[in-house]
Amino acid sequence: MKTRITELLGIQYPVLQGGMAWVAESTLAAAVSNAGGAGIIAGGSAPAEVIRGEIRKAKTLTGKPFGLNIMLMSPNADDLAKLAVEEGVAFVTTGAGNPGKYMAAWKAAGIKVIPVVPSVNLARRMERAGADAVIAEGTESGGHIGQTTTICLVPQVVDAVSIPVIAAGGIADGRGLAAAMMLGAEGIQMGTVFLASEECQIHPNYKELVLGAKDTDSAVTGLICGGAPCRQVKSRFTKRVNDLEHQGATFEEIEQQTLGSLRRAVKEGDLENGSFMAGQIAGMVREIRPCRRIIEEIFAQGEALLKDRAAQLGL
Ligand code: TUI
Repeated sequence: MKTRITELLGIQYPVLQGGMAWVAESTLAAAVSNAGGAGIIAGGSAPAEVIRGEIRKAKTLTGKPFGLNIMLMSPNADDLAKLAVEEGVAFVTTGAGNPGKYMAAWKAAGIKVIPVVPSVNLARRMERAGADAVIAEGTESGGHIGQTTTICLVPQVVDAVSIPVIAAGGIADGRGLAAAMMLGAEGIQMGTVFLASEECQIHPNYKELVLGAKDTDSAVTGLICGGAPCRQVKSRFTKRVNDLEHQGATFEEIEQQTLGSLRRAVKEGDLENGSFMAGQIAGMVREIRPCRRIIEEIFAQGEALLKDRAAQLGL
């Protein structure tokens, strides 16, 4: 499958691994890149020197291109923006904000820039600012989310910009890939399915929760008290936070619960106080596979569907 995304990034399959804070480290990123996709190291809120270490480790694990994700709400964003240039990563993806102020420096360094956008408005602004592509991320995604579903967002973004669009949110098999391509996307980004990969280094409790989740086991916190709406696997933690929000808790009271909750999930598997971020598609993720198998199976299924579906429908 060749698209402007395979061309832009010099990769075999037009698939990016989600930039999952605390989760997306060198082993996972290198495995995805070695399998022909685009692996990503997430900066999260880690100190830049820790992330420099991960980037350097990834360089020893793969000769293929990989990227850096910068979470723009994080206080380390300026440091990571500089780090991307110093370490010469192939591309940067950004989330939770507008990366406009970094764009000139990244472009001058030859780094491809691919912001995550939850809306047509931001997609347009990013194209004007010089983005090479955008990731249109639907509300089905795990973690910090916008409001619009993938099936509604992707074609609207495709119509609004000329740069290539990568679809994210709710994609974990060849059907999702084929659907994304039919909406006009030229690539996909997946996070949740890579949580359930052999190379993903998260706590075993996290993987078990993803594998055990059913279609309705997804909860969003942060919808009432401000801050960032955040999708996770339903748990005693999400019930507690949502109950507090409904009871009129302040932003600070909620923050007390959520601060450090992703780290507690990833590192400690803390079922009481951890935030196990995952998308709605967790309900369909049923087995742990190596990244290479995940990617090869998705593209084999997706390509077959794209070729055969019209005939199956008698068209
Ligand atoms: O960023 C994400 N997903 C994330 S970040 C994250 S870490 C976190 N930790 C604690 C609390 C919250 C998050 C976990 N998951 N996805 C990309 C994304 N970007 N989703 C939504 C947005 C977004 C939202 C508003 C991007 C831009 C924006 O507005 C910018 C503007 O200027 O209008």
